[in-house]
Amino acid sequence: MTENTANTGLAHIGVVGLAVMGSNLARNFASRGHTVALYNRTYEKTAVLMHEHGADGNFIPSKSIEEFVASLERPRRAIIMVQAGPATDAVINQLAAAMEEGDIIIDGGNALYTDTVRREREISAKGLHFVGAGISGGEEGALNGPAIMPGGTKESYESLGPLLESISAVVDGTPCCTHIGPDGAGHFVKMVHNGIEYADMQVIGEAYHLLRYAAGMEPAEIADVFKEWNTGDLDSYLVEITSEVLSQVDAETGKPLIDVIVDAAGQKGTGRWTVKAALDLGIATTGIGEAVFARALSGARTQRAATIGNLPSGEVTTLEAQGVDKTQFVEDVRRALYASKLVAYAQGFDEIKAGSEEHEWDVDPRDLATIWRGGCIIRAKFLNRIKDAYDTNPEVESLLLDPYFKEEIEGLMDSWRRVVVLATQLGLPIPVFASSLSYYDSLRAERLPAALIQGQRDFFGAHTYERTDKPGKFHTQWSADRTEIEA
Ligand code: NBP
Repeated sequence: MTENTANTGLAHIGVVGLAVMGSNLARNFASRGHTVALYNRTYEKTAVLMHEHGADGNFIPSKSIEEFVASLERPRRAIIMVQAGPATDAVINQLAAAMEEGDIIIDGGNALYTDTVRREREISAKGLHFVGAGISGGEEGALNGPAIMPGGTKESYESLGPLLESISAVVDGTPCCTHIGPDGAGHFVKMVHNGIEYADMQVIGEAYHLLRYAAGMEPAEIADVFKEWNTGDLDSYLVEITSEVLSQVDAETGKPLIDVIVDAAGQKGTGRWTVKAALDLGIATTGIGEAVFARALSGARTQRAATIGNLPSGEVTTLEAQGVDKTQFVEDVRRALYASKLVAYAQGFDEIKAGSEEHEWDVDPRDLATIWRGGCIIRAKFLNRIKDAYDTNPEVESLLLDPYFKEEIEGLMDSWRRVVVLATQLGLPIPVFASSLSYYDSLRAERLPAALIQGQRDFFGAHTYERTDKPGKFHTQWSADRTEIEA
């Protein structure tokens, strides 16, 4: 129990919305010795939770929001875990009407950060605190220790932080929860976390696809490869569960489960939000973007039904025809996966930096690298390296410039290029492997074709251009005598 949760008979924290996430979070709080107030719009979920787990801790169930608010110690702390969007607004308004100055409303759902900015403005005008907290880790994390990314005021974190830190995952003695920054900062970084998750899952998918359809390996064999990879640089939750999924056999058909799952990926929207925000900020999150598009394309089932087997491939080859050694190829794929993953994370952190600057949130990237090491879906050993990189140089222009990552990439480079070329020759899609390599080559290029684009823009729209040899803006009079004037 935390210092600020004395035994008053009142609840230390309350949870509104007792579907899977809310009930697991409530049980997590109770398991750490906190008294937890409970409320759900319809009483049934509250009754089920009390029936199944009421004896596991101290719960105070309520049938009305007023009763719920009255059961909380002050400053009242209520976490909303209901459907994002209008349902969240409805609950916020009910809570705000019943609460008093200094109380804290926390939205633990997957809210769009711009909604959180708006809600914080509206709620703080009433003298209450509003905390948009990103919570990652799914059902299991909510119950046993998620990664938590709370925004809002520093003052609200003083009261709320110890409670949240008591239920979060812990890595090397450090809770996977810290104050991220004002208003929408917490939900913004949670959104980018999910965007990175999309890219990470896609690069793992591309690696699997190559081992399966270029190297001709069976799912069980590939499961072993991922298991082995999980002992090295790629050690992560996503690689671990990939091995589990690939080794699963379908009870009904006896086939590998992967072969009976329809290859159309779903999405709930946070990846798309990450890309939209990146577009607005002007940040090239190509890995996340390609991952979102890859899911969209996989789900375009009518279009695919018309195109599968119906579009020319040109001459495609095989590993054998290219004389490629299979063992070397598997290692090349591992390295291409690692390099593409590095690029995706570097891009995600670029977006967080840009978002933080735009909104004056002062987000510390080291905090994210620290709290994402446990509880959340992208938890990975590799995040320690990202933290080290920002410790060495908090202002580093790109994570790829960090000496450790630079050296790593140097060792991955040849394999990465080989895999992209081979996959192209084999006619296998690798959108994130390939776009990440192009992004990398763009970053290191001395000259980009943007000079030509500026010339074209000036030609058709008199948009002007800058010169390499002197300051100022210039325009060539294309439709007249083509002399240049200073704009
Ligand atoms: P759902 O997103 O399925 O929402 C169901 C809950 O919302 C129920 O308690 C329901 O009450 C309540 N609710 C609705 Br719907 N409309 C309401 C309204 N107008 N007023 C009051 N309550 C209303 O639950 P979940 O899957 O547990 O997720 C909760 C939040 O956590 C979501 O924002 C989600 O995006 C986020 N999240 C989920 C995961 C995950 O892995 N599932 C992970 C991270 C974050 P009722 O019982 O009366 O219908």
